[in-house]
Amino acid sequence: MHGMSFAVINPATEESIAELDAAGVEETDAAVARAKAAFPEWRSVAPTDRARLLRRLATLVEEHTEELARIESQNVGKPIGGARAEVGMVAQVFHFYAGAVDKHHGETIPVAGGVDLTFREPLGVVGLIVPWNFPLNISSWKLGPALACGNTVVLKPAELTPLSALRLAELILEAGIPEGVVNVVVGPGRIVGQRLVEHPAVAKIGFTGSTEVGRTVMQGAAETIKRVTLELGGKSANVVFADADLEKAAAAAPYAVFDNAGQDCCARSRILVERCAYDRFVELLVEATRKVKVGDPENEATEMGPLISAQHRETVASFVDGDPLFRGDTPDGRGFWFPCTLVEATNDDRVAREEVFGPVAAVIQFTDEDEAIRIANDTPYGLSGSIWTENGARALRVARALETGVLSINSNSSVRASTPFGGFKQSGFGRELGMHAMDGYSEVKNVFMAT
Ligand code: TXE
Repeated sequence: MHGMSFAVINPATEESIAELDAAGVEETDAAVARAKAAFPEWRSVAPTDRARLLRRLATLVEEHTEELARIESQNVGKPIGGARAEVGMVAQVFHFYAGAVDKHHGETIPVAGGVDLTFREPLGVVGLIVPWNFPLNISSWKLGPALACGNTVVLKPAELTPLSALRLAELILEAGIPEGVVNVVVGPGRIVGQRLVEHPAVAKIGFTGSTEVGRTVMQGAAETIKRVTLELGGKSANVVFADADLEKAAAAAPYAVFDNAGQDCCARSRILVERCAYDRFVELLVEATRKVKVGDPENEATEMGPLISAQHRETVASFVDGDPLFRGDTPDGRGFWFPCTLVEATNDDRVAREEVFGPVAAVIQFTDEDEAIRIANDTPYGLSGSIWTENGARALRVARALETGVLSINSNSSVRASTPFGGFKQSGFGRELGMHAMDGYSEVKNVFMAT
């Protein structure tokens, strides 16, 4: 693989925007060696200094919002407005973990015959494997806690979307974080990613991607008993009860699945609607979906861009046959466009069972609360979801019953810098964001001293 170059494509124009050399095993090993060499110094940086470096990085990200947003928009096809908001979150994440550095600490435990202390120790070198849908965001979710805990890092962005991680690596150095602490390796998952998974000097893999590759990562990690955090696929439910504010629920529902052109692990791609409100809700939903502005990501008004690649578009298309409830428009000309699509389905249909990862929503009816819960949970996944109802007790009752890691009530919102994010069931395990992520990038050490 070493020396082979590849083109990075803008999915809205199908044009090449960069040529990069793909790394292979040798470059991956060299990056791990650099991270290993940098570890003793980085773990010993005083907590307040480590916090200051992370805060400086957060500020640099803020100052480079426009540049980073343009890179992300061109490489992923994201509408520029949304890309800016994502960069805003990246800065918030680094601010949050700057503050977390000295707030994640051990305890003293009462024992007989001495003093018992726990310490939070960094793991060492961690391998961070990131997908193409939110390249910069997901990188920051892993880098923040990894660095705050004192680990050094090899970061592998997805082959299709390496540009923002490369620019971030420059800002990391500019912030004053020592060389070798963060190393970015661009190359194929089955070579660079797999090498990180197998490498004996890598202590942990933080992975986001498909459930299928997540399974391979988990298997590979078993050999060296590596720690793993897996953020995998989703098939989340947007549960709309008849007692909801239907206008509000219908206005929000398209953005819960068509944001990022549906290429979102949190996409609420199964819209479950109570039968007695079904016709009215579907009417409102179709109207709201019709209003989603699909087109040039550089246009400030655009809400949905193209899919990531031609190959991915083929996969998405394979989920739609027959007459959908609604099919939107797409721009003419080049770009991997796919229309916003609403399909009537039962929960047994393929479109309701598999992660489409495109702008296709399955609309499914239910008769009562018990059936809503049963259908919502009838999936191997368990990442996110929404519940729409004006009945507070019902909202919490259903929230407790759903097998999913992240839920919102009367909202689409899934992620914030300070709150835990992660899956149940085959959506993975371990938590990102918030203080919970710090547990995934540290070990607890117990020390007893006889007195
Ligand atoms: O993901 P992959 P892909 C789902 C979604 C999408 C499908 C395929 O349904 O259509 O997966 O996307 C690296 N060892 N999701 O192919 O392959 C790879 O280089 C180690 C859902 O992009 O899982 C990339 O950096 N690493 C998901 C990362 O893993 C390997 C987000 C993810 O790639 C590897 C993305 C290997 N053997 C895709 N093979 C979500 N739900 O957020 C690949 N990689």
